[in-house]
Amino acid sequence: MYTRRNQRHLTSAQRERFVQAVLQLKRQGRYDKYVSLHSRYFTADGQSGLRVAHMAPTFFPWHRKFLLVFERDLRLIDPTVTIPYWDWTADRAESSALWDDDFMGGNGRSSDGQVMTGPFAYRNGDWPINYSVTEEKYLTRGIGRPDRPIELPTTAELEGALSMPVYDTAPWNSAPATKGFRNRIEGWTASENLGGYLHNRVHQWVGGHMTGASSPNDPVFWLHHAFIDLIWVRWQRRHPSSAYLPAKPLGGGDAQHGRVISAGEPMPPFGVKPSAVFDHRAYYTYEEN
Ligand SMILES: [Cu+2]
Repeated sequence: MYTRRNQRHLTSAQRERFVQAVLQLKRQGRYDKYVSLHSRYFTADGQSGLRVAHMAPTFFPWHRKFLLVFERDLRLIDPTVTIPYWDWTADRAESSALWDDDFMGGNGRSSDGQVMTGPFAYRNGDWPINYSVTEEKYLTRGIGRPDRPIELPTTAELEGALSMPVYDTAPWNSAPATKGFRNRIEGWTASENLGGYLHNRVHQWVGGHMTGASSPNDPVFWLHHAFIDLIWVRWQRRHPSSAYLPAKPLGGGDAQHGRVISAGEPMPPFGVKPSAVFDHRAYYTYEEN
């Protein structure tokens, strides 16, 4: 049992230890498997087959397990390290200490998006991009999406999602017809102006590698998804009589049969059922502030 903390409250020593553990995993050649794994399970609505990581009810439990496996690797390197979370309703600007040179490093430069400062800048030698959907060998960002500026989701927008009592609904995908908390938070197709589009808007706001299937190339991915995980915790706390849906496997006549996972079916590649990770307190707690 360990504690995940808000990144804004980490000491400089804690920031350093997180960065060093991530760099060590990269040096050992064990970081990029997380990038490729996330890409491999990035099946979209329009594709055939099972969706687990995205555009499906398992968005929350799949990423919870994904973070747990990554965090276990970090903690084998340094047992004091946990994944910090980035509350983007509070730390909303490029001037946030999140982006300082001793932590995530700064924005990409305007010419090619290349991150030039911090531990994950290509020119500092520790962070080559080895597996990506794009060609660049260097980490890229475009904070605020300069060509079509956007803002991070607000407290009010998050509150709107947390107040939704139903976890997910048919057709269990990213279409606007899918009502419920999961699709509202995951946020693919909802209009940017309607208060939806939360998790995905954060990927868009950071820009560069964070916008695609190989988004774990940017270590801020883990901090963003730790907050997404905490949001799930908050929703569970607020709606104790609401449960993960679908509860049972979808019937053979359902158009989504074989495409989404119910509470008791195993999630590839982990072989873990969503129900096995419903209660995060079996593994860690959040220090909320
Ligand atoms: Cu994400």
